[in-house]
Amino acid sequence: MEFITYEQEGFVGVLTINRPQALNALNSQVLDELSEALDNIDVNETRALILTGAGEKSFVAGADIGEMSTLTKAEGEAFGKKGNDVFLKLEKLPIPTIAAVNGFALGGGCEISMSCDIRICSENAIFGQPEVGLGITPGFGGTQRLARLVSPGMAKQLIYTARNIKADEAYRIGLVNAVYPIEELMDNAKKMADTIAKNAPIAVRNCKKAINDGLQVGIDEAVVIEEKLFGDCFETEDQKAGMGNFLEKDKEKKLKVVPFQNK
Ligand code: CO8
Repeated sequence: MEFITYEQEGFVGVLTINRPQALNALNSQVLDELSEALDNIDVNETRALILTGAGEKSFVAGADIGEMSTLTKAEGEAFGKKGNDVFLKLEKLPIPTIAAVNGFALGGGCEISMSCDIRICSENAIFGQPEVGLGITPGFGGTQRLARLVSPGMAKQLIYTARNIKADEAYRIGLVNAVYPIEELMDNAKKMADTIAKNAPIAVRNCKKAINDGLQVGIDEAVVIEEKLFGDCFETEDQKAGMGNFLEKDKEKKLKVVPFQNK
């Protein structure tokens, strides 16, 4: 692949968008490669994924404006669908995903970070949905995910004004969970990913599915989703070992790490 690199470190995968000459902007090729890279992740061997951008200036500076500039209405819609399909694939990846936002996260860059489960960023990160200044709407899920993540009022303000915000404001409105000096960002992303990877993989996946699926429906349906995924954890080796350790007063009270069990 030309624009995507993937490294596996134990149970943690690190996927890097690597197109620094365009501040890691998303053109069709980057989206295609990203889709393929997501398909290639061995979710039986990988318990958490970190998504980042190459370099220290930009996470992703948006969709490629040059490529979009000549699109017709139909082509624009198709490009939006292309991005949405890839971002949905990322959002629905069964394992937890952490966006390590290392600089500009504008337009499609903010949108791809919002398709991850968790966002942390560097102090130089800048978030924004500048699309209305370019004569378009956010088209890779920004109108939907920003409103769900922060609040409809805050999302509308950011999208209507096209104002970029710095890391501290992104933290204040809950768009990111933590802010680090750039040189500490990846270490902290890896630390979080390792902490996740130490926990029972089936339980962690089921938590992700319960939260994601439950948010799409009313509370009555949502608790049923939770009940099923909760029940699904029983009789797994992790459940037996995790509870057994507690009952046996195992000093470490740590889960015995077992390979992911296919159901
Ligand atoms: N697309 C294409 N090229 C880009 C992009 C981009 N989004 N961002 C930066 N680049 C390129 C620049 O053209 C430049 O290339 P070159 O060196 O060949 O001239 C190179 O990256 C470096 O950029 P700058 O020289 O501009 O660097 P600065 O440090 O001066 O500025 C900024 C950095 C502020 C990030 C600036 O580059 C910028 O404003 N970029 C555009 C940000 C933006 O508006 N992003 C949103 C795009 S729209 C979008 O993402 C919509 C998503 C949904 C699409 C749905 C389609 C239907």
